[in-house]
Amino acid sequence: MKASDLFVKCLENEGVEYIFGIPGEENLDVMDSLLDSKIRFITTRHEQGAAFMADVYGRLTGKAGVCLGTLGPGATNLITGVADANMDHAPLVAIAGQASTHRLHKESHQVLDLEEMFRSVTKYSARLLTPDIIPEVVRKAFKVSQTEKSGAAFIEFPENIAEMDVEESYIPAKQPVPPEPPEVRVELAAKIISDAKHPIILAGNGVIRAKAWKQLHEFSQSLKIPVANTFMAKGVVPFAKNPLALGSAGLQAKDYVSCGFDRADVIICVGYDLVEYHPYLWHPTKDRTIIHIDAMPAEVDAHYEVAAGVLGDIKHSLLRIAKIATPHTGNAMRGLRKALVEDMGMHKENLGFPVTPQKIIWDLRTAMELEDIAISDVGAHKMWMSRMFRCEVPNTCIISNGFASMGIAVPGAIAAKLAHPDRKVVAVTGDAGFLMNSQEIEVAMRENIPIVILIWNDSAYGLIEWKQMNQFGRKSNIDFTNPDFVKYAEAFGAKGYRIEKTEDLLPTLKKALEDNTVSIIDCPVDYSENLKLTEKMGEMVCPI
Ligand SMILES: Cc1ncc(C[n+]2csc(CCOP(=O)(O)OP(=O)(O)O)c2C)c(N)n1
Ligand SMILES: [Mg+2]
Repeated sequence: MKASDLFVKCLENEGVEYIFGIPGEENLDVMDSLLDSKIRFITTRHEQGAAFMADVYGRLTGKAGVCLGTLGPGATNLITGVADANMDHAPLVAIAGQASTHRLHKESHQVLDLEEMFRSVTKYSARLLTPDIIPEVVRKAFKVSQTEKSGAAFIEFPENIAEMDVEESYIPAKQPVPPEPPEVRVELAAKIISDAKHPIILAGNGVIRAKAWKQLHEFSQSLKIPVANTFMAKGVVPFAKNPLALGSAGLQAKDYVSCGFDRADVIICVGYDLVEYHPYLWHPTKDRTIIHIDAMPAEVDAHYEVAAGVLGDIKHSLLRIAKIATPHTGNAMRGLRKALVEDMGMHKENLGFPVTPQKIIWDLRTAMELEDIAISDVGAHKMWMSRMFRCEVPNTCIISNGFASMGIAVPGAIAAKLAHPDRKVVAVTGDAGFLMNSQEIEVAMRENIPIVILIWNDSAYGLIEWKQMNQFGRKSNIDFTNPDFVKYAEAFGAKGYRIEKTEDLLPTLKKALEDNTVSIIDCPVDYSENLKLTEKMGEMVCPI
């Protein structure tokens, strides 16, 4: 069989449904082999878009999303999305074509050492130097990328290898099962929790990757321990149904939830990735007792000294600790939740224009069903979404907070709709992040993938302005102008809406969600709220 045919068969063997990418001259054989496969190729308009699609697909499904580019510039264009998946711990396999092995040793047209280049943004990077190793390399790429902590893998496929003959063979696509936590560690953690005065849980995205949200909710409920989540773990406990939910922790400044960490004597970190939120921000004093419940040993950090590590299947660890630990009263941190809930609702009737961030989020939450998916881009809007967007179901508020790259929302929304065709999907984005990958709207239109894109329009790099004003009291080079987003939408054959008064936002969102095409809403935002939030938090007296 031809090597490229075997390669595609090996991808099928891994259950690959989609490949996102752009064909090139050095992957002609793979592209041709794909014609005889049931794998659907989604031709994108930029390799970065393809990589972000694979990233979000991987994050939502737990199965590696696959993206493909050609050698040289195609591969370098993939890098940002691959790095994003790797640092956000989303399973992804990236594939790039390469020149023939006869010219890799010298200065040669479009040739870069891709295996080397991708090594620093992946868990595994390999070059196919002979066709016989295709089954092993493909299996290893998927196994490594899908195993904790999941992340990216890369395969470089030289064109002369792709056209060689090879014997057909496969390796079964089995994933390792996480081990049971050792009983002594479970008992130690349970004792510390039982003896604690004011325990608090910090839940991270690892809980979602382990699909342990039900066990976390029960753990918090049965032991009556309040739970804060990182941005990427939004929805890990149902906010409305769990009165112990304190909302998201991760604002670089003080927030209500910080008072909970200040008050706590024992901090129970579950599936927590340090990449999201530096321990020094929630544990500056270095004197609290930390319990680490995860599949992997704790990262070393001066502010993260673990008193009891419980390693193994998170679901089992939570169930077993909950069974033997003594419950608390659950009252100590109620005030934090109350303060946050008040903030969430404070602007629900604010008809000031431009629209405040709080009001945009209120209307968005009202328009969307709880199972629908919002994907945030990166900027000031992400801070507001993380803090204020109420999330009841895991994996319904996708936020990149490891690599935190702008430009993820539009391609990410396309992938989310492919992963969950039965749900509505909204890309929530800044005006800058939107234009970084808006070319992918053409893909959504061509492939009939309906999504809503909600642009927070401030004609600026709002988050950077926020930080500059905080630090220096003046802004530096953050303003820009925007195209007419309604006309821009229409140029793609999509629908465009401009919010001209705040009353129009909710009905426009509802209409756009029913449009069954790509709909773009240009919503002017009042970012004077940013500094007001900083001031309010700076002056905050802890409500507990
Ligand atoms: C690819 C990339 N470039 C730069 C940054 C740094 N950065 C973070 S937020 C931001 C501004 C985002 O502006 P916009 O998309 O308009 O969102 P806003 O902050 O205005 O809500 C910048 C430049 C980044 N995170 N990713
Ligand atoms: Mg902006």
